[in-house]
Amino acid sequence: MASWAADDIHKFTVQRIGRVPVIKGDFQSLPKQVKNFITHCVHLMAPRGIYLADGSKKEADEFIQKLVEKGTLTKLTAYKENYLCRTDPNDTARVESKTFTVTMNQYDAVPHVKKGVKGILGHWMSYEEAAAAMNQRFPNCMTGRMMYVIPFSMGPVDSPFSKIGIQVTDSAYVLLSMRVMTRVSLQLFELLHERSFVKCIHSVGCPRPVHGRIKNHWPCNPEQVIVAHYPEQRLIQSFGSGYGGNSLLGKKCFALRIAGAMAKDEGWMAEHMLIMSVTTPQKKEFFIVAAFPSACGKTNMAMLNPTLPGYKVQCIGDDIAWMRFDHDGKLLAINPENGFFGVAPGTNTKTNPIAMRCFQENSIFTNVAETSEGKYYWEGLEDETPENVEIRNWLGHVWKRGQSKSRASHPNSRFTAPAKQCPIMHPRWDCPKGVPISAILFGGRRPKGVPLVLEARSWSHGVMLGACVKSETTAAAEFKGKAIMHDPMAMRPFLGYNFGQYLQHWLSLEQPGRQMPKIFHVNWFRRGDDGKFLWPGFGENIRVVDWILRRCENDDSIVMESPVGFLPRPGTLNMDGLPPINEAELFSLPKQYWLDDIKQNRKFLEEQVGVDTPPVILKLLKNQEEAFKQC
Ligand code: GTP
Ligand code: SPV
Ligand code: MN
Repeated sequence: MASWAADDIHKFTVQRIGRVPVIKGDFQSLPKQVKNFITHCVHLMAPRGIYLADGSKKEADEFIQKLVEKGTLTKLTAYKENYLCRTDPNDTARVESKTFTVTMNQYDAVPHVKKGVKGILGHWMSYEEAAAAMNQRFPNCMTGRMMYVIPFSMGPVDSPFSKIGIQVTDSAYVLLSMRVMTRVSLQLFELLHERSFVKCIHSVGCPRPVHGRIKNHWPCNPEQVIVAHYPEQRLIQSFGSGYGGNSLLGKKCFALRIAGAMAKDEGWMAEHMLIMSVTTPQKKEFFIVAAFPSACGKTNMAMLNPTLPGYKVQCIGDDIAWMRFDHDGKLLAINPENGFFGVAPGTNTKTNPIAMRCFQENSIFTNVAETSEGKYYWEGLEDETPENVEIRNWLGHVWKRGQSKSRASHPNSRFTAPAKQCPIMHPRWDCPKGVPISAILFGGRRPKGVPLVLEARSWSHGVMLGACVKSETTAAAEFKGKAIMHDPMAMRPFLGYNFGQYLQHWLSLEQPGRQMPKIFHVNWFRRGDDGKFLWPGFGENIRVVDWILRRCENDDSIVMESPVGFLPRPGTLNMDGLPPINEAELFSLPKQYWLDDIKQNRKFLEEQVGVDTPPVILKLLKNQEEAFKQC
């Protein structure tokens, strides 16, 4: 058991930076650039000790024990090594309004927004403003706390696509989560004699002695939250929050925002996409990626349990894809992550039996409810939880099913589970080379107007469809209510550079000799007039995938033209064994709805992307409008 009482520190340490002892790890042997980074962080944040994490199970066990003793984690006794974490109720999701990109030139970070309009495709800050904001927060912010140094790889360590990061943090919860979500290893330090790394600085912003009360043993500083990205410096600074994408800096900050900027420079793609393998009854394997906004079904689709006989699905990744074309013109994808940080509510043995099997051990559940049997509980588990158990909600209060008006779990409560525990993980999920992609899907939660599936006419038409992705707002960020929001390419919160340039980058990827994947738009969330979903979703989505794969094999007999692209010809979607589905309604294209939608999209692009919008996107939108007017 690691012990950090002041007396012990002297017993164990020989190395120090200034007066700050290195309580674990060999600082002296580190590459110079790493030493410089750590020294900078120590001088800036003044922790009471430095701890070089090695990513081992032993280390994780020690931290778990420590966090259980403190009360940050509670063991869920019904399982082997599963833990519940309740956060401060003011720190439960990403904070998009406090997330910034810092660049020399504003328009490298964000598009030319129309005068008087508030930009929603990223927030820019100048270096001066950022320095002022950081100087208010970071100096001495780790006083009295340990600084953990976490060397991690995004992607398999031996993959030429992978990138290394070092995160410093004063949160042991973050350290435990990073070990699940990324590949943490001391071996990475050795590679850094030759290679560069992304610098990730994180603090919960709660130096000791703490002013005010810490809630749930979860130190944080919600009023002072800031998450700043410096793509030009390959640097991330995050302050005040310990939750998810705000604090696990390998994920959205690095693997999407910083990697996105790298990808543009180097000619590849960093996308908010799941990666899945589908083997057909004819034993042909395809790989597809799908970009859906947060809480719109990526994890579910990545682990889809097919209801059509003879189909097999295997998972490669559930949230992020890094992709590049190889010399033969094939688009290859890797999953840079090592685990799942999945939405808990809604997950059950009917909707996602595979996910349920991922987190029966070695997992952390954040802001879910707990039963008197020592099990997790959330909305969706009603049928799998005996009536007579007592439930404590995510806030730790007694909660009565059918009586309590509030929710049992937070809507953005999550499970953190190692990818290797997924029973359908693809044998090559961590293959350094990546898997070849045949189709790209876009989608969102669209209660009205948008058909179950449609196919883009071309690569550029697909980019236009992606640019027009919208979805109901979700609990994964600070939004309340259910407005429909633009979330182009499912990347609105995760863009690392000017969105117009991002669209241009996508367009420029189409080159002679490349096998461009087909692009589709799907919508599992259309509702009828009674408010109910028109499509059963989940495992039944294999029927849509089946149609998509037949299109990837160029079966032209199953499509028909429409103003929005190719639609399935009636009767070509396999509906065998389903209760009656209102196909006409599921695929209808209400003319006025679409004319309004196109108008909104044009307004969105004009206001939000302005002169940065690639002209071809506007032209394709115009064509779509004309096609609707004529039908
Ligand atoms: P992030 O981790 O935030 O990026 O979310 P995600 O895109 O991985 O979403 P996830 O798969 O976790 O699904 C979010 C919610 O949507 C869960 O409550 C699911 O139960 C629900 N959901 C997923 N797929 C479907 C579907 O096909 N139909 C319906 N009706 N709901 C779905
Ligand atoms: C998302 O919001 O898309 C997530 C959760 O996957 S977080 O890691 O918090 O970004
Ligand atoms: Mn996500």
